[in-house]
Amino acid sequence: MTTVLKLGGSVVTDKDEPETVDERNLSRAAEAIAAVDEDIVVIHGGGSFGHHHAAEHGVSTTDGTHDSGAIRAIHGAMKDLNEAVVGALAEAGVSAVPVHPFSAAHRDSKSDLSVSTDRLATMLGEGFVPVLHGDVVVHENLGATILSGDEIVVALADALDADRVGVCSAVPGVYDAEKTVIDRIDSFDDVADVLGGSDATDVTGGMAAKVRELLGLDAPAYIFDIDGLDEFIAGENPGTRID
Ligand code: IP8
Repeated sequence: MTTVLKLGGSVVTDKDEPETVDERNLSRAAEAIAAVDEDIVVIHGGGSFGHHHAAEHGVSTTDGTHDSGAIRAIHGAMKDLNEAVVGALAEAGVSAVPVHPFSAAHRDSKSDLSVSTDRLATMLGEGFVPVLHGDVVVHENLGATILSGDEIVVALADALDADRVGVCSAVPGVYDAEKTVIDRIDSFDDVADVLGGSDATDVTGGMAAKVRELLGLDAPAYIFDIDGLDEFIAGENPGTRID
């Protein structure tokens, strides 16, 4: 059984304070993950670490840079956050090891993403918990662009044949028009009205883009907040299930 779990940047950092870890949420998440006794890959977002450096240098998932200083700044901030996440997991007794996508992933000229998943499978086989993060990655013809944690989730869920996918975010699930969490989504059409339409442009990685991508996975995916994490880890169905 393999689980892919994303800890959103808004969960593990204080989004209003530059480069500040949300220690309370992070240790809660680490304690929850420590209860997992099967294969799990953890991915975390950028929160108040990566995003402001990316914005400052005008780099996004589609706008690239050839400025190596910009790459070092964005990647350096994400490495700092990764060290904090890996450290908290280690303290909770998890065999966590860092994996930096800048050195393990790239996009080709068609913007298709490649991630070295063999190395992750080997890590899992050896009992480690790889901890990846949103990052900057080299991108053929564009220099380097941002790779979001959500994109990593999608790439790894299929490549590692995950059984369950969890996205721990700032909200308890996908809301309907009355702000009630929707239990289950199995088609985008069912939620297009509340999420803004199936062809809405969503460059910021909002909920519509998340749901669309998670619907495309073989494994069931759950969107929940930190209060739902223990339930997810216990194999229950917190938040919104996306099939
Ligand atoms: O928070 C973005 O990852 P995300 C990472 O998962 C950077 O979108 C470097 C901004």
